[in-house]
Amino acid sequence: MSDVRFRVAVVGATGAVGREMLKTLEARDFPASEVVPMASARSAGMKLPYKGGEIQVQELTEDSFEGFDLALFSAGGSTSEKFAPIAARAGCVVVDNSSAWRMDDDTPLVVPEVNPHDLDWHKGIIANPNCSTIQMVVALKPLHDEATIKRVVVSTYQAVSGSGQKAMVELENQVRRLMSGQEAESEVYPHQIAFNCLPHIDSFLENEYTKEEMKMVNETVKIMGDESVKVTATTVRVPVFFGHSESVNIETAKKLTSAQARGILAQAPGVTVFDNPSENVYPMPVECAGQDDVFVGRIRVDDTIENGLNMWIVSDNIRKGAALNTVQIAETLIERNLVRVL
Ligand code: 25A
Ligand code: L14
Repeated sequence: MSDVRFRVAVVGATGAVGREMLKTLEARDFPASEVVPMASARSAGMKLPYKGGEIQVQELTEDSFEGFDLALFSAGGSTSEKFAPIAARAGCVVVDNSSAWRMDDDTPLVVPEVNPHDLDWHKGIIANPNCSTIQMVVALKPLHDEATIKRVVVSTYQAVSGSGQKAMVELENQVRRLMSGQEAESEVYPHQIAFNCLPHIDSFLENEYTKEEMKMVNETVKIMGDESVKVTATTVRVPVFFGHSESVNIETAKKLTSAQARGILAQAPGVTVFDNPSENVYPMPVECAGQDDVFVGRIRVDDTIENGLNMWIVSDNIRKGAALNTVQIAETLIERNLVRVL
């Protein structure tokens, strides 16, 4: 093990994802000489827990990145659009959790279990994919390698933590108010989320899909590096705090039995198979929250098509869907010697 250490900036450190990034860096003993949390002016001076002590939030400015080696961003698309290039020009390698750079041709979009080699052509910015896409491709890539996936039909059941801290507070307040006979108040979402499902994540596009749905379509192809994989998605917000669930139907070129699929997934990095229906064992968000892996269960043959499988995929959207995948990208950059130490 080399003892090189890196200066790391965490941009958006006060948010739901940023806080988890700090915890993840700490838990994985990331080789940092220093970790500096950054956020907007309204949070400057705030103290965040780190390694048994506290670190103080700095205001993000154009001069923030001098002397840093790595910058992990999760502060929204507009912040990333403006500041990621500034950080890269200052010599940092940026790993960005927003949607701003994901489909840019000069920006690798990486899930370390799936396409670590794409890091090799980075030009200073690496994009962390959408949370729903990450957990799906971790499970689908090993099946694709074995049987060639032709088409994917996915419906998601997404937790409110994906929209940040305010959305979690909104769900909690709505449950309290409704249970005490008061009306629900909605600010983050266009409708009540408590005891409800909203088939609407991110904004609607001209093609009648949502942006979230099109992220799953386009990002899956870019990460898998295979334009022949067709994806269609319906993304739904459900009143769950942590953990996205997905019902996934795949059509493959080669036939796979459910037992073969289970065997492949049991060997796959980052995947845990939880599939024993006779004992009521299948993945659920309340169990998968707080864990690192992508959990797969309810694997069964779809005999309405020649080679079809159905499955149920659950993962913690703030961990593997965001903070953990970002930190794993940074670790893989270091392993592949792709970070310059200033
Ligand atoms: O869809 P996108 O664009 O790709 O975005 C993906 C993710 O980015 C965030 C959001 O994460 C989302 O999941 N995001 C999206 N749109 C955004 C928008 N319009 C957006 N964030 C801000 N504005 P999130 O909500 O978990 O994290 C947001 C983080 O980004 C910081 N930030 C915002 N604007 C910034 C900026 N940092 C630098 N420069 C800017 N211009 C933001 O910092 C937050 O860290 P903040 O200073 O605005 O702090 C928010 C306040 O919220 C409270 N709080 C947040 N999380 C917690 C919390 N309190 C307790 N526990 C928590 N877990 C704090 O009071 C904090 O001060
Ligand atoms: O592109 O759940 O990463 O509202 C940001 C918003 C993920 C979903 C992204 C949400 C999305 C998130």
